Amino acid sequence: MFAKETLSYDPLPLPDRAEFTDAQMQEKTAEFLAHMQQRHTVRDFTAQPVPRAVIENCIRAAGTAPSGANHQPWFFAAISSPALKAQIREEAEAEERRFYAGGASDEWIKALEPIGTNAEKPHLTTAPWLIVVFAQRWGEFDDGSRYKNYYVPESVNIATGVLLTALHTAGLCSLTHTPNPMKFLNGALGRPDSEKPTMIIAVGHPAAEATVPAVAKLKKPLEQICQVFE
Ligand code: IYR
Repeated sequence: MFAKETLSYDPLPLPDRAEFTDAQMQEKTAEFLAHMQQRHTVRDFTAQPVPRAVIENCIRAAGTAPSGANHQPWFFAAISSPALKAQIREEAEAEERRFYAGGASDEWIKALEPIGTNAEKPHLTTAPWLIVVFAQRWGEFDDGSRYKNYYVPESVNIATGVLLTALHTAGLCSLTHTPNPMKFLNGALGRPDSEKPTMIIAVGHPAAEATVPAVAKLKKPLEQICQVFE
C-alpha cells in the first residue's frame, strides 16, 4: 500500500464537516446511545446466510479507524467456508478444553461463571460468518522492506470496536471469542508470522431461542466510568 517515496506531509482541507446545532447533537447522541444499548453479545445464531457485501462494508468501516501513523495495522479474515469454520471450531475447542480443564486459574473460571461459557463453541460453525482479526506487528513497503507499526493494540482495538458497531448497525449479532492461544489461526488462514490473531468474531442472525446472561445487562452508570472536569 505504501511506497516509501510518496510519503510526505500534504495537508488537505477537511473533506467532511458536520454542522449540527447543540440541540441536534443532543438528539443524535441520544439516538446513538439507544442504538448501542440494543447491542448484545449473542452465542446462539441461525444458519441464515448474510450477504458477503454486508460483511465487506462492515470491514470497510473498520478500516476507517484512526491508527498509529496511519499504518492501519490490521487484517480481517472473513470466513463463510463451512470446511474452514469446522476446522477453526475444532482447533478452538481443543484450546478451550485445555483452558477450562485447568489451564485457567480458579479465579478466572469463577469470573466466567455468570457469563455461562464453556469449551463448546457451536457458534463457530452455525454462524454464517467468522471474522478473524489480526494485528500486524510490522508492515512492508511496496519494495518488500519492513516498517515498524506503532500503537498496534490500540489501533486494532479501535478498528474492532468500529467493526462491532457496524455489524450491530446492520442488524446483525456478534460474539467476540478469544481462544488462547490463537496461533493456530495463522496456519488455518495462511497469515504470516508478522500478524497476531486477536479475536474471532462470530457474526449472524440470532437464534429464536437466543439468550443473554443477565449480568450482561448491568452496565456501569456514567458516574462510575466518567469524571467531568469543568
Ligand atoms: N476464551 C474462553 C474464555 C473466556 C474468557 C473471557 I475474559 C470471556 O469474557 C469469555 C470467555 C472462551 O471463549 O470460552
